[in-house]
Amino acid sequence: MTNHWNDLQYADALMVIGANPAENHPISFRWISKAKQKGAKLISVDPRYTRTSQMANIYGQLRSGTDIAFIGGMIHYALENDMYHKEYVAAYTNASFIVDEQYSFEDGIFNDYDETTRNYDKTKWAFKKDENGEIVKDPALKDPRCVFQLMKKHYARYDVDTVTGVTGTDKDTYLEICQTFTGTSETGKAGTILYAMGGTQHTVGTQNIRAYAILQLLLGNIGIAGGGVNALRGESNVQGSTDFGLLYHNVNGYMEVPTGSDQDSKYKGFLERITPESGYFSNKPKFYTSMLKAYYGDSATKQNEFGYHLMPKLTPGKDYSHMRLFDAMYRGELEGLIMFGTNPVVGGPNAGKEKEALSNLKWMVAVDLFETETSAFWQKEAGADPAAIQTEVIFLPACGSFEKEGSVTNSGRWMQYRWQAIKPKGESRADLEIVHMLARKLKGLYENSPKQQDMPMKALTWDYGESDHPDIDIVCREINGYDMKTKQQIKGFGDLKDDGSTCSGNWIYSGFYPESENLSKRRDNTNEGMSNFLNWSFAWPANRRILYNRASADLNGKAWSKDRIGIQWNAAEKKWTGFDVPDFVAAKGPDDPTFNDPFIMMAGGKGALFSGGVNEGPFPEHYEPYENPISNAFSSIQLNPAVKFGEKEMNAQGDVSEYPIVATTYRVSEHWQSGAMTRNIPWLAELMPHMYIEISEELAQEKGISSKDRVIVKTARGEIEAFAMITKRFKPYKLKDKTIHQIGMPWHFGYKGIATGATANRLTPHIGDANTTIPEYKAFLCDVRRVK
Ligand SMILES: Nc1nc2c(c(=O)[nH]1)N[C@H]1C(S)=C(S)[C@@H](COP(=O)(O)OP(=O)(O)OC[C@H]3O[C@@H](n4cnc5c(=O)[nH]c(N)nc54)[C@H](O)[C@@H]3O)O[C@H]1N2
Ligand SMILES: Nc1nc2c(c(=O)[nH]1)N[C@H]1C(S)=C(S)[C@@H](COP(=O)(O)OP(=O)(O)OC[C@H]3O[C@@H](n4cnc5c(=O)[nH]c(N)nc54)[C@H](O)[C@@H]3O)O[C@H]1N2
Ligand SMILES: [Mo]
Repeated sequence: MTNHWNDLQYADALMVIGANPAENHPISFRWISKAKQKGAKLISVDPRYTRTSQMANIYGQLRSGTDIAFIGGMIHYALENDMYHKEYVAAYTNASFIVDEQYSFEDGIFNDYDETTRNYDKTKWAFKKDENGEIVKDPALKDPRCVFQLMKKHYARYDVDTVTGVTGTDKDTYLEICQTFTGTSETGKAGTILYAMGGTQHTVGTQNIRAYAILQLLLGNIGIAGGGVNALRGESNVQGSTDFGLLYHNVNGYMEVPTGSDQDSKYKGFLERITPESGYFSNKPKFYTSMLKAYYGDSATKQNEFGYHLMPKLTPGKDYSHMRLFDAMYRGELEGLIMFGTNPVVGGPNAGKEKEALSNLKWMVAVDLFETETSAFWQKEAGADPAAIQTEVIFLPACGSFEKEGSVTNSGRWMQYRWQAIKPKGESRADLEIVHMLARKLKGLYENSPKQQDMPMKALTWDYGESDHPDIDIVCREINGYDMKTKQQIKGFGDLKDDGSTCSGNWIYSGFYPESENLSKRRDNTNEGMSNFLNWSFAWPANRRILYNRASADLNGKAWSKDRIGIQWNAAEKKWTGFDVPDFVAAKGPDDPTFNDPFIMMAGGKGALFSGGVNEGPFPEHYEPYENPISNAFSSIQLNPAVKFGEKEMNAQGDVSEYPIVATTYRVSEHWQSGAMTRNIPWLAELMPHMYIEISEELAQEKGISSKDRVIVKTARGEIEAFAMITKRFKPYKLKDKTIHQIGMPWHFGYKGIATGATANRLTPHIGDANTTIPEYKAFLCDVRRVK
């Protein structure tokens, strides 16, 4: 989230697109309802009429996989009808930047595309520079080569008729949504966008979110209370785990993982590659070196490049995402797998094939609360022949969240400490204990090894105590960072050095544990203003509650609205004051040339309407999902040209002639994820006991299906049997001259636990987004028939 949960109450309009918070983030509804009570308009955009839609003032239906068309049309509407925040756009975004001559766009393809590798040369999406290396600008936004004009041209094709012909949204409703939401462009008004997996789980997932961000920048909605682009995150600590390098291409604090390329062969070359010339990330060497000091301690010296060579390196261009790991497993390239709390035989894309892949492992360790479909994949009840499977499976019982202590970071970036409530049951252990014991054991085994390849394990500092239970306080202090000599805790990432004199496990968290107090344990609920609760927990970075909050004030540093004060320039005191921690050097006054640069992480300090950082192009463009019912109305390019294909056998593709119905998957309130926990709890199992599909009245009639009939859903990957639930929540789409049906289903079921049912992921494709490789769980093709 750019903002945070409590802040939702300050919105004048809330557009929930690709999320269903009433069911999946129910506590958020306290704040959404508060906003509504104050007169805010709630908009729900979803293929299915959800409980969020039921609470909404306006519900817009869209076919799964068409968010870019939907938002592209809103961008077009805002520009055509002068419903954008002119001052904000001109001053705080890169609208005025002149784009280099090389940039072009024609029939769905941007410049410098390589068809064989399915890659663009992103360096060719650059801004024009003058002889001093400064970006050339046109503050009047008139130059045909400025970002604003290029964007206008790009989205001119997204007129209402073309858009609604693709999304299937009712035209009047669409216009009502456009009008209501772009109304927040008025100075002093705020609109927020809430999204989750309905936006991301697509081959164009990243560009869906980019589209939301562009719209919000145009409306002047970023950086202000009640505004922002707000990702409603999933598992309780998914924010924390991505902050700590969970994703394969990131280390802690969203920095790059080194590769085996020539450029990266030396720490210096690597740092040169990853450090931008301007913006806050020009400090990256300080953050990186401090992280290496946290990893390797005294073994990290200037002479040995701070232990850089001890880090594992990626093969350049290789994707190590969930799907690509399962591809490798399927080909027999992986020997072993350790899984902490994951159940891919239910939750993974094309789960039938992923299950097959597991049997190619020599060994597998599952650390979980329950024996799941995954750790039991080799059993007879899983449909397997145990004698034929050679994988040795080891199960380690983990204890649940209430049985251990540590912090979790919520969607609003608040790091909140949790204390242990009860002692662990049986032999179960906290994940951290399991990792700690494993690390200590491995270090012991390598202790006397002279081999070079064992150095990373030997050099690793692991001084979290001698017992099986690590000292979490030491871990916390190291994450914050300290001076290596004096062992004094550092006050924030501004104090980190690139000479090896400081350590910090994760720069974005430094400052949460200065001196003696762990700020994630703070529980002072005094509201100093705008419900930012600055003394409750710690929000990264630097306890900042709303990112880019410089943009909450106008070009003179005065709040755009007295009802929405974030921070303001106080001329008398010569500093920024208000209800938040400035996302800006607090002493920078109007004389400073960067006074009006709110986006400190971005080149030039401006919000990116045009971005060279995304794999499929500087502006989001609509492409159809991998499996789609119509040809692309916007170009002759059907699938996102930057999407990569994995192992072919893992991913059969269905055609509309055989599979004419669009399908999607989603969650229900009563179950959690792959269901391991909730299908083992009697009362939840009873509330939602069976696997079912939702199907419209029209399609049910066409197929001769009645409520509670058993039906078979079939895709190119497999088929499942479920109950039919006939509902008004889905309606057929009228796409120009075609009628298209869509069905939907929960993905929580498997054969283990009390409530059992068919696994939706037997149906889903094994393909994903061109930037993140998140699977396309939300849009694919199927056929449905009644069980005879
Ligand atoms: N009760 C409960 N709560 C949960 C979870 C749970 O399992 N159970 N899981 C947690 C986790 S890990 C996560 S990530 C979050 C996920 O939270 P959400 O993203 O809200 O979860 P979903 O229900 O998968 O998807 C949201 C909506 O996206 C819609 N949708 C489908 N296709 C499209 C599309 O193309 N465009 C748009 N705009 N919408 C589309 C679906 O109809 C659905 O209503 O929930 C968290 N909260
Ligand atoms: N079709 C379809 N598939 C999807 C999605 C979708 O929308 N549609 N959503 C995707 C999303 S957003 C997500 S996040 C993934 C989730 O996919 P997974 O992470 O594979 O599924 P979970 O059920 O969350 O798995 C959590 C496991 O952790 C165990 N567990 C709980 N607490 C602890 C603990 O403290 N320690 C340990 N070691 N184990 C614990 C639980 O018992 C459970 O077995 O699924 C994805 N799959
Ligand atoms: Mo998730």
